[in-house]
Amino acid sequence: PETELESHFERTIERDQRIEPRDWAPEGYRKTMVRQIAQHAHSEIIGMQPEGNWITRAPSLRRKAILLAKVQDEAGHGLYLYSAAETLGVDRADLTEKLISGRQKYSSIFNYPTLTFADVGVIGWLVDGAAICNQVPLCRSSYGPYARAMVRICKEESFHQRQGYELLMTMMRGTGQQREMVQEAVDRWWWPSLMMFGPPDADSPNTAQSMAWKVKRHTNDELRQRFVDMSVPQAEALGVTFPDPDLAWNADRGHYDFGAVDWAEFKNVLQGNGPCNAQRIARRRRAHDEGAWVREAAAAHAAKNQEATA
Ligand code: FAQ
Repeated sequence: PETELESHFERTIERDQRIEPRDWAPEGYRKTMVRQIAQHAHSEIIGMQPEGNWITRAPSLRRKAILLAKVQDEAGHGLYLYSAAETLGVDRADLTEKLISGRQKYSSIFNYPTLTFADVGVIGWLVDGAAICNQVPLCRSSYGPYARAMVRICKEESFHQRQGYELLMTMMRGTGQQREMVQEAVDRWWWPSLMMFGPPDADSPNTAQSMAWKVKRHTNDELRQRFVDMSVPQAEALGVTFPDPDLAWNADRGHYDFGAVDWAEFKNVLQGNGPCNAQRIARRRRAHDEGAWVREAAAAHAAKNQEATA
C-alpha cells in the first residue's frame, strides 16, 4: 500500500471490520459496490412484476393478502438498497434512468413469465430460496450499509420462502391437476433459479476481486452447489422432481452432482432477449412516467417547507 489511506482500508478488510460511507475506499471498490447494490435494488423492484401479475387473480382472500404483503416487502427492499447505494454518492433517480435505458442490469430470473398460480409458490420456494442462499453471507459483506440492509431483507425473504413452500404443500394435497401444475412450474423455474447465482467461477470476471474485498464471501459455484444440496430434500418432501437426469448424490464429494446449466440461455437473457425483458422494462418505464407528478409534488412540498423555515 502506497498511502496511509490505502493501508487503513486494507487493514479494515483484513480485520473483518466494516467500510463505512465516510471512509476512504479505492475507486474500484466504490464502483463494485454501486454496481452490485444497484443491480440488487433493480432486481427487487423489477421482481415485483412477475408475482404482481397474480394479485388480482389470487384464489382466496388469504392468498391475496399474503401475496400483497410479499410484493410490498420487495418494494421496501428496493428502497433500502437504493438508500444504501446513495451512501456511495450516487443518486437513485440516476440509477433508475440507467435501469430503464438498459445500462444497468437486474437479475435474469425476472425475465421469465408467471403462467399459473403455482408459479407464485415456486418463486417463493426456489427464487426466494436462492436469494436467501446468496444473501445470508452478504450480511457479512464488507460495506456496512449494504450488510446491514441485508439483515432485514433476509428475515423478510425467509417469510417469503416459507409462504411459497406452504402454498405448494397445500396444492400438493389437492387434486391431481393441482399437483401437475406444481410440477410443471418447478420444471420451468429450476434451471433459471440455478442461473441466479451468476456465471461459473471460471467465467466470472468480478468474483476474485470481490472475494478479496470481502464484498462476496463465497463464489457463484459454491453458492449454487449449496442451493442444490438444500433443495433436493425439500423437493422430496414436497413430492416433486427437478428436470435434471444427472442430479444424483455423490458420496465422495458429499454433495449432489447436477447437469450442465445452459449458459447460452443465460447470456441471451442478459442481452435482453429473454421471454419478458422488453415487457419488464416497458412497465417499469411506464410506472416511472406515471409517477412523475408524485415526485414533483414531493419536491414542491419540500421547497415550501424550506421557505417557511428560512
Ligand atoms: N442476472 O462476475 P460476476 C431478489 C452479471 S434476488 C443478471 O459473477 P458478480 C429477491 C453480473 O452483474 C436477485 N446478471 O458478477 C427477490 C456481471 O455483470 P456486470 C438479486 C447477472 O457481481 C425474490 C456479470 O454477469 N440478487 O431480487 C447475474 O461478482 C423474489 C458477470 O458476473 C442480487 O443481486 C444474474 N443472475 O456476481 C425479489 C444479490 N449473475 O455487472 C423478488 C447480490 C451475474 O459486470 C421476488 N448480487 N450477472 O455488468 C450478487 O451476489 C452478485 O452480484 C451476483 C453476481 C452473484 C449476482
